[in-house]
Amino acid sequence: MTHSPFINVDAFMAELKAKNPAEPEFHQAVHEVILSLADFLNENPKYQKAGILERIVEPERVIMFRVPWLDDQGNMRVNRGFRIEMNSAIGPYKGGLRFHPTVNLGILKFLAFEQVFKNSLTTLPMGGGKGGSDFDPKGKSDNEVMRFCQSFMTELYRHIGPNTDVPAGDIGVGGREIGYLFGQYKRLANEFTGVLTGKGINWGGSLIRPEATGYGNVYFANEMLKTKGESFEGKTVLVSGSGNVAQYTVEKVNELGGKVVTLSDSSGYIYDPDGIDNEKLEWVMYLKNIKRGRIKEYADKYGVKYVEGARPWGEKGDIALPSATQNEIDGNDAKTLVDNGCFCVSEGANMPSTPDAIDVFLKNEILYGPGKAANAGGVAVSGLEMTQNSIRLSWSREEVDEKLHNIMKEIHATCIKYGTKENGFVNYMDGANIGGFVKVADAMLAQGAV
Ligand code: NDP
Ligand code: 2IT
Repeated sequence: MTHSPFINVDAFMAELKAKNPAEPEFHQAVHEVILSLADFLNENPKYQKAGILERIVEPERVIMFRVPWLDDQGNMRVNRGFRIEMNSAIGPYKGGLRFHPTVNLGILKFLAFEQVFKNSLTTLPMGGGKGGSDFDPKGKSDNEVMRFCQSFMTELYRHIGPNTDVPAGDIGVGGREIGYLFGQYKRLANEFTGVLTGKGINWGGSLIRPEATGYGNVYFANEMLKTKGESFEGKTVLVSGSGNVAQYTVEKVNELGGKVVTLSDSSGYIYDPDGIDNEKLEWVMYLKNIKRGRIKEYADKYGVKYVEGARPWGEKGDIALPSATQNEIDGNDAKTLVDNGCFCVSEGANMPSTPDAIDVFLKNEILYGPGKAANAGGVAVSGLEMTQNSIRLSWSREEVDEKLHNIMKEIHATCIKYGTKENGFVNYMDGANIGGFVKVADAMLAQGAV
């Protein structure tokens, strides 16, 4: 890409789209960041003189590979594997693996791009990466998932390492998959290292890593609420998704005295006006993590409403914590939320709000915590897992939780520092984008033409 010392957002986006066609999620993620950065970059021309923007949207390396595996009937199956090594200016590439049939290059590039800023915000030394496959774990046996993971790692292992690139989980990749991936890495490399995070607790994992994204998002939302003299106590909360992030979001909201009334999956959502208490949550964890069933079964078991093919944003709630996937809140959903009195949206998922939805939140000046800030607790505790692996010690639950809590407070403070507008309104999106950018961009400036 060519570059000029001053940002012309439209020209920049036109060139990016021409060079990266058919990657709408990547375009969306970059556009949001560029809009936040434009004034800042024009006020600080040293970044554009060095072409930082043109470099930061170009992955350092993209790896794409064939993943052949045999299903239980002995049929040969083939999926596509990816690892995007986006930016290593401030540390080894770090970010999750997603296994989902919708996975493609553009989706993983958007996620890797977001990860660069998110990891910078955590205060820990981690670069950004993301990977995955269009493999669909749904309906597969444990043995099929194991064979797939082994085949995936048979190629990936030569590109990763504890000081190079450290993958973790994301949609469709949880403790089971990390176990199979780690076992195969260990066989191939003949070494026991912290090459993946989200490991089991007795083979190098960190306490609180499973909880970290959900807990972290609630800690972040709580910091935003505090700026308005508010808290979770007595609030009605809408949560989407019912996987790792959603589950521990519910647990922490319950602890802070809020009431979660919705959960969802890709088939529909449930509405439980009495709230999903800890006993019901335990059942959801069994349903989703062990039985691997559908959220509709919650409605059958507890006799509550289930809405097929819909998302929960039409229900009334004070706070919304989207925790399923990208673009799950559109402009109309956002308007409905705000009209129904929702005054705080904090993103557990990556890029769950469309640009139209974000416009609605910002125009109404509600508390809006973007994913790269609000869900950074997961990767932050991954960073703490890397530290524990390096020093060959493990910290207690309380120690890790306290560190997580402090990191979320620091991220909130960074957003306030860079996102406070003249009228006092805090635009957390701008704050997170600028705050995340500065550290990476300064490192790139210091390191020369990298
Ligand atoms: P899981 O696989 O554990 O759960 C994903 C949940 O979202 C499931 O309920 C799933 O439903 C639902 N979902 C997935 N795709 C869609 C879709 N297209 N439409 C509607 N619902 C969908 O993943 P996680 O909980 O780990 O991840 C959830 C979100 O949080 C993602 O955006 C992820 O990138 C983000 N995130 C995760 C972190 C982590 O540490 N795990 C860290 C930071 C962000 P179904 O079962 O039907 O597919
Ligand atoms: O989106 C994310 O931050 C994650 N999926 C977690 C990444 C990690 O390395 O723990």
